Amino acid sequence: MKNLKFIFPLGTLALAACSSAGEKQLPEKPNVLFIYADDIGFGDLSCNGTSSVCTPNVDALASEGIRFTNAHCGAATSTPSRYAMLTGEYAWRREGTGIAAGNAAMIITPERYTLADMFKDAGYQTAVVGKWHLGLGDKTGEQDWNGVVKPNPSDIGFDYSYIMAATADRTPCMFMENGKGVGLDPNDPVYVSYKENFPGEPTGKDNPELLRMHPSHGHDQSIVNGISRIGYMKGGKSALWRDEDIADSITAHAVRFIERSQASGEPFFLYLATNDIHVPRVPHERFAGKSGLGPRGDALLSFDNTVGEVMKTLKRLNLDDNTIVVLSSDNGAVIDDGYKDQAVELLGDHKATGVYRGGKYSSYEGGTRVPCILRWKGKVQPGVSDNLMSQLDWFASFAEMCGVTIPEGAAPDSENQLASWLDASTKGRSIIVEQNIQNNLSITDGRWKYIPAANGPAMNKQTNTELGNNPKEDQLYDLASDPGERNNIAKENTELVKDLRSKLLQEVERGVHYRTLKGEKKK
Ligand code: NG6
Ligand code: CA
Repeated sequence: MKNLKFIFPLGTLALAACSSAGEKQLPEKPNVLFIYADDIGFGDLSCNGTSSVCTPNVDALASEGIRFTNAHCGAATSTPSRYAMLTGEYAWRREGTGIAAGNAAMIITPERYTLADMFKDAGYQTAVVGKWHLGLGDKTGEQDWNGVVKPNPSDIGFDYSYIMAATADRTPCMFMENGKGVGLDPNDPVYVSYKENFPGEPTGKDNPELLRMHPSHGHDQSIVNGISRIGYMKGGKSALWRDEDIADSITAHAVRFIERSQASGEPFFLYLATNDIHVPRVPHERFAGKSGLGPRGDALLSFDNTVGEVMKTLKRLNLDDNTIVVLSSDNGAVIDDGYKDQAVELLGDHKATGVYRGGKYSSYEGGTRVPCILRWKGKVQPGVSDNLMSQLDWFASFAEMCGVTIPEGAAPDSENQLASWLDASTKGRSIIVEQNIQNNLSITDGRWKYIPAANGPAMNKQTNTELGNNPKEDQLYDLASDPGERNNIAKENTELVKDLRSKLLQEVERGVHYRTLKGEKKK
């Protein structure tokens, strides 16, 4: 869309936003709020076209900001996406960045320079509230969950953290505030294991009669709140979360952080990572049954409510014009992700990935092409951008805005795309590398999509997702005429395939990497 324009010339912005030296009196340092959803697909929000579910608060953001239609997260699952976003480095470059267990050690180690460090260097107060899923502590499985687990987000640039260690479907099922379990009773210590159960503790596998929500696959270990999880835990009863309250707890802590920052007069960077709409989907009673799509749709309403609550807070505190709000998701949509929650049965004709093929876990566009909105009221002209955009670029782009120089070697895959984030009439990225659950890589230039032949199953049979793996054939799609990647035109377009393949190889070779193009470990 070429009719969009940034209201102020960018040069002025870069200067004025950080030094007040510009002619226009722009805020010195706008607050930056990331609302990072879990597993929300491109088609899950009404601003992206669905009529089967209504997300009015997100829609308001979209109508007041730029809605991106070709924005990608770093990978088709959570941990690598979050790793990539916070480090500005593709996760496939590093071993050990796959879906993290609940007792994984910190994946981003303290010596790394992160997006949060960058905001701190710019004078911001920084926080992460919500789903973490990047490991805690320095040794997998050896954390003392009753003490302060270190390292934690405060060691990679976050002044404040209120997080779920991993996911709602993984133990430990309690919030951690600045590294410490919230609400723990010293007389009832908590223990976590991913190796074996604690004697006498019930599990979903052995005690299905205790469950109120049954797994469809996996998720049959420790039972918390009548829901069996991945991993074992024991004790810590007073600290266990009630699934229905997770979203409200996250929202309330986000709101409190915003209030505290406002009172301090410092600008803030808040990474608000929702648990919605990840499994187990157990939204608060006030949303249960409201969407008509079952818990998955109800969780979307809960997500939308969180968006509404934080926006209300910004308005109440007069921070509305002075806060850049970015909304996106950590990977594409999945319908049955391990619990019998009727998501499949009640889906109707809802298309959670929009027109895109695959979904969470996949090399197809449904894996990483996610909802993305940027709103900066009064500064960024509302509209729609079809530019090719990557979450990895938030790092270098906001560094540019804040006038921070990223240390050499940090954020190697992050491009300064500030102009394109703030003005849809500029060009966006030239290429993006996409990563699926098998760590197989593909590449798009926005129009063409090349998926090299690579080992791996065609389907995730458990979730019923097409993964895009084809050991025998290269795949090439013209996303302009075939956004659903149905018509493989690789054979007829050998030159294009050659070109994209060499670009992908170049990208892989450009930095550290431990896997080959095919996802295999390098010899
Ligand atoms: C998978 C889980 C799935 C989900 C996913 C991580 C099974 C069978 N499936 O291994 O339920 O937890 O990991 O999701 O255990 S993510 O959005 O955090 O990447
Ligand atoms: Ca996710």
